[in-house]
Formats: sequence, structure tokens, C-alpha cells
Amino acid sequence: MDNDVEDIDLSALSDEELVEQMHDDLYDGLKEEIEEGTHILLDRGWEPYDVLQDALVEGMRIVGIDFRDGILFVPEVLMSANAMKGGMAILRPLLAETGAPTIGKMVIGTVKGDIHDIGKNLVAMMLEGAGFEVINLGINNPVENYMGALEEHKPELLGMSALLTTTMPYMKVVIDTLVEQGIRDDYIVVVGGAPLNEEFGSAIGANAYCRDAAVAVETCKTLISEFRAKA
Ligand code: B1M
Repeated sequence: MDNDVEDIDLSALSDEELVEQMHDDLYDGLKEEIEEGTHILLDRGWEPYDVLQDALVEGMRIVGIDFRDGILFVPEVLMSANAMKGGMAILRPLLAETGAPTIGKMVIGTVKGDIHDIGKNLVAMMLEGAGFEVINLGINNPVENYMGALEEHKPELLGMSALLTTTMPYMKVVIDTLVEQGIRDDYIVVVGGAPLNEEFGSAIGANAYCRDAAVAVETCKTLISEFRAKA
């Protein structure tokens, strides 16, 4: 990809060129350029959600392909992740700015053994934007962390994220612990992450698998109203 970005005046590019340039900058791990590009698109009247999806998430998808194919390696992908987080930090308050009253509470975290947090943070951001209160436990959470947070914060929803085929089975450990303690039905359990699917979600006893952050918001809204109606 093009590293010669010093000569490029991002504000002189058309929207389409700028988005393409941001994909390149994300690939090259250029945090400041990503932050600048994010501001420019917002100043041009782009919706925060569109900046997130078209410039950042799509850019990260491209990074993922080259990571899979052995063209990019962990240190480079870490730089990309850092650049993505720079853009997300600008969008976060805007996405959360809807002024919607709190419609439910979720404890969310990436499971034990797994340090991927971009997608989980995106889900958290979008839920906050939709009016949920979110307690974000971060990465690499053993079952004790989830249990402690449920006890402390008393949410209606528990969210778990996993990006590795080797860590996704840990979600079942957490759900089984809820069952063993006789509190499974006290919570709505929502799971997500690239290697999961609907079938896996039901096999481990989750209430729902969500493909992406937008689906997570819709699903949580539906499930919480059913949950409240039952209560
Ligand atoms: Co990792 N990694 N990684 N990695 N990494 C993947 C996941 C991989 C698919 C790359 C590949 O080979 N193509 C592969 C997994 C293969 C597998 O298990 N089958 C992989 C690997 C192998 C590894 C390491 C083992 C590499 C190594 O060390 N040799 C290592 C593991 C570390 C560990 O966790 N123990 C590792 C490390 C890393 C980095 C640290 C370099 C970095 C993470 C940085 C960070 O997160 N802070 C990284 C990254 C960035 C990726 C890729 C490239 C991108 C992930 C991402 O952020 N996507 C990823 C490739 C890929 O997924 N295509 C890859 C963007 C994000 C917006 O999407 O996370 O899918 P995603 O989230 C989506 C949905 O999945 C969903 O909504 C989100 C938004 O729409 N979703 C939920 C997610 N959680 C949800 C929860 C919900 C609902 C929906 O409810 C609660």
C-alpha cells in the first residue's frame, strides 16, 4: 500500500477518494491520518455510523484478509487496530449522543484467552448510542469476571465476544456456570464474533447470536422487551 501520505492533502480529496485513502491509511496503521479523515467526513455532513462502517470497518476487513493470507503480521495489524481505535474514539460520543433514555443494561466482555476487542467495543458503542448502559469488562475475561460483574451491576443482558475458534467454546463455560448457579434465566445472553454462527449460539445455550453491531442493537431491543413482558 502507499506509504507516501505526507504529500496527500486529505481535505482536497473527494469523499470517495478520501474513504479509499482511509482504507490505505488504516492498512498502514496511520492513526493521525485516520483521525483527520474521520473529522473531515464528519465536517462534510457524514453520519457517524456511515463513517464507522464505510471508512473504518471496511478498512479493517481488508486488513483482515491480508492478515489471513500472511501478507500482514501481528505488529502491523496492531498498528491498524490502534489507528482504528483513534477513529472510533472520535465517533464514540457522537454515536452515544442520541439522548435516548436507558432502555437496559449490559455487561460485555471478550472471553478468556482472547484479546480482540475492536468488534466488542463497537457493539458496546452502538448499544450506548441506542440508549443502553454498558459495563465493558475488556478482554481476556475468565468466568469469575462475568459472575462478579453480574452480581455487582445487576444487568438484564450479558454479552460475550470471541474472535478465535479456540476461545469461542469458553462462552459455554460461562453459560454453564449460570445454569449451575440456578441464575441462567435471570439474564439474556447474547454472543458474537467473526467465527460464530447462529447454530453455535443455540448449541451453547445463548439467547441470541448477533452477526454485527447493528444486529446486536436490534436483537437486544427485542429481547429486552420480551424479557420485561415476561417479568
Ligand atoms: Co487476530 N485473528 N489474532 N489479531 N485478528 C483474527 C480473528 C483471524 C480471523 C485473522 C485471520 O487469520 N484471518 C485469526 C483467527 C483464526 C481463527 O481462530 N480461526 C486471528 C489470529 C489467528 C490471531 C492470533 C492467534 C495471531 C497470532 O498471534 N499468531 C492472535 C491471537 C491473540 C489472542 O487473542 N490471544 C491475534 C492477534 C491479533 C491482534 C492483537 C494483532 C489484533 C487485535 C487487536 C485488538 O482487537 N485490539 C488482531 C486483529 C485486529 C484481527 C483481525 C485482522 C481483525 C479483527 C477485527 O477487529 N475486526 C481478525 C480478522 C477478521 O476478523 N477478519 C483477526 C473488525 C471488527 C469490527 O469486526 O471483531 O468481527 P469483529 O466484530 C464484529 C462482529 O464479529 C460482531 O460485531 C462486530 C462489529 O460489527 N461482534 C459481536 C463481535 N463481538 C460481538 C459481540 C456481540 C455481538 C456481535 O454480542 C455480545
